[in-house]
Amino acid sequence: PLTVKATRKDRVAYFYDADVGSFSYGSSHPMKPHRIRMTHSLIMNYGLYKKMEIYRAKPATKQEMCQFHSDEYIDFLSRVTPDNLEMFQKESVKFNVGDDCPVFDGLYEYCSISGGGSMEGAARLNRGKCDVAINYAGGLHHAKKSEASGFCYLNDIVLGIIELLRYHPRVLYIDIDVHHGDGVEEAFYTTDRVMTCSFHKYGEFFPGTGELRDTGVSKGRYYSVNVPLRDGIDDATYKSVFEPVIGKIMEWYQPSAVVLQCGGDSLSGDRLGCFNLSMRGHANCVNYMKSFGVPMLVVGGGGYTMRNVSRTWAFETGLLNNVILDENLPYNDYYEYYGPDYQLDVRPSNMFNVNTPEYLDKVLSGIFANLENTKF
Ligand code: ZLM
Ligand code: ZN
Repeated sequence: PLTVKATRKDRVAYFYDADVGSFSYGSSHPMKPHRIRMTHSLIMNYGLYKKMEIYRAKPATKQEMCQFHSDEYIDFLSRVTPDNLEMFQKESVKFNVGDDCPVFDGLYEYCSISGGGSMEGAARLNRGKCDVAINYAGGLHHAKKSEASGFCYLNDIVLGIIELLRYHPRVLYIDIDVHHGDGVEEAFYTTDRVMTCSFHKYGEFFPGTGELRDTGVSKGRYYSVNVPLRDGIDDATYKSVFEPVIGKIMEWYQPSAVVLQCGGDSLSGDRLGCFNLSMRGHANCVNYMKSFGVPMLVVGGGGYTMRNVSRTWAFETGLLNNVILDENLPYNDYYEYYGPDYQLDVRPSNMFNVNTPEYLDKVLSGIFANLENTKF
């Protein structure tokens, strides 16, 4: 049973841009920004606007984007359109736009909205204006300094963490997307000021990185934690890995800010994912992180069965506001997406859990052995 522990008066700042749902990667592309608009409609119709402050962030500027990305890459993103794409053949290869990362109308604007939300969320946390900041348009963890990757062009998370580092000596990044958070890991692989911890499917799965023994280099050695998982992980098993690993990291690293990537493709029934988490199993991670009472930036990420992503992110927004949402969905702009039951829960399936106790024991002892090497 889920219990919500109230930490002081939790002041939540929620960032949403009404334009974001209209961007499209293409009709058959799995990534649908529309799910963010669906989430927003649920959040509003559950009445959560009474609990939190709602903001539309200033779009990230070129200069802000270039705190992480290269000038020539951002320049390319700002110039390329579906109409002039043929003039950018060489650049398209170099910057990896194509099937996974198509050039679509408004691409640059979409990136600036995603980045602006995470940067402004981080800035509000820095100024002590809120305890939790939420940006579901963010969480695009694969983007690299000079390259798009895995549906991600601008790494809003890295930009948000850079902002947090202006005030916070140590920032912990946690990633529960089914895919490895490679772009964020790579950006901070050589520093001990950011610890990254990714829980993901590993083995013949995109992006192919994130094995147990990848722990960071130089000053960053042992400050990257990877939890490689197999198909079909369920709520109880996920919790039995997540809580001990994160509990240990919180105790030893003592971050003054946390960034939580809440990719919804780790849910059961995801179009691309292969885990078996229910909404409540996924949300347990959010609730657990909240219990530490450390300033937290919550971002979105993957999630390809839209009705399940919106349910889960709405429920998690409730938790962050100390509200448990009612099981019956309120009427909302996208009510027909939630039939035939119109219920909130995302339920697990009967899929097989390939993560045996022996396998998970091996993973956990490997991680604890790595953490023993850190002298925080
Ligand atoms: N092909 N269309 C997760 C990012 C996952 C790389 C295999 C592209 C797809 C996928 C795109 C309509 C996050 C790979 C895939 C086809 C090389 C991936 C366009 C279907 C479609 O129907 C599709 C024309 C597309 C892409 C499936 N791509 C499934 N998995 C991964 C990237 C992002 O959730 O972590 C964070 C937001 N890419 O496996 C290929 C190797 C390109
Ligand atoms: Zn993903």
